Amino acid sequence: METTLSIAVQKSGRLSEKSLDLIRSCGIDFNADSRVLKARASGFPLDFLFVRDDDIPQYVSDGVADIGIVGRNEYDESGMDLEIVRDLRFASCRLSIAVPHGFRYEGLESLQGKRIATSYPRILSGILEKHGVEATVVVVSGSVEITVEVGIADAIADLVSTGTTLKMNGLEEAECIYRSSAVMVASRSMPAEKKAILSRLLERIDAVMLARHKKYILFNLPASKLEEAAAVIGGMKSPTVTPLMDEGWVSVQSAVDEDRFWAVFEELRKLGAEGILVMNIEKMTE
Ligand code: PRT
Ligand code: ZN
Repeated sequence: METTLSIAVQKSGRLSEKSLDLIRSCGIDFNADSRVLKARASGFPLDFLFVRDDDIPQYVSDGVADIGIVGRNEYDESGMDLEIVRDLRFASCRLSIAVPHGFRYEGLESLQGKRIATSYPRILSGILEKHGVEATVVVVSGSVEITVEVGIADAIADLVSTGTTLKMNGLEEAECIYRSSAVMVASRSMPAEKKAILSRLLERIDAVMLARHKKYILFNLPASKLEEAAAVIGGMKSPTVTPLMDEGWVSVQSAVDEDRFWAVFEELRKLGAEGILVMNIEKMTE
């Protein structure tokens, strides 16, 4: 029987779509019918298990799945001992202390003797302990933001992305104590055949992730400005330079980090670059 790698992904929620998108971008096709628990990929030895995110660390730990995509927060909270093989950098959020208006927050010490509601007792307790703060951790599984209003907590520690939920519930974000994003976790005891499949998958994921953060840029430039332009583009070993018919000009192409793209674009314009063409990169290796 052919060896396959099994991956646990969130059935439906904030991680599902991006997890599946990433795998599809790796050229792995599958039928993700939301009603099924399992699916088999075509063209790659991968089996999917669609489950609740909270269960993913446990399933990987128990060998029900070999790998999984889960929020770092859920993994850390689970207390399981798995290997984090990649930080996938999506579904980023932070775990923050939030307090009602009028609560004078001057750092974690301000929580001494208070009741703090959270769905992440293990992570919170670890941080409080590290700072020598003794507080009562009130564990709730959802709607953490209403616990102050209903009188069961003095402050909360909850996940935040935009901050809207806190504001809507009359709370102020006081301090970020922990950062999270989706990670790929893997069992520490995997047979060699499965490890080999995982390596192939990771190589594809790396190519996709690298490409997502880059743009490919192509432009014409007065040859005399080439060195300055290369310095502006930076990062890469060297841009590809092609002479043009017009002797004073060259055509230049290179990958550029997306977050620096506009700065690079403007600098190149100043150097006299013309006919700038920008393209998305689908896959890329270092
Ligand atoms: O059903 P299942 O158990 O699988 O899903 P779930 O409801 O437990 O999880 P889900 O889909 O809500 O979140 C999955 C993962 O997404 C989390 O474990 C985090 O790693 C990550 N993530 C990223 C977030 C957020 N951003 C986020 N904003 N998880 C939750 N939130 C919640 C937060 O708890 C709060 O209620 O969104 C609210 C705050 O959002 P803002 O934008 O108002 O600040
Ligand atoms: Zn969950």
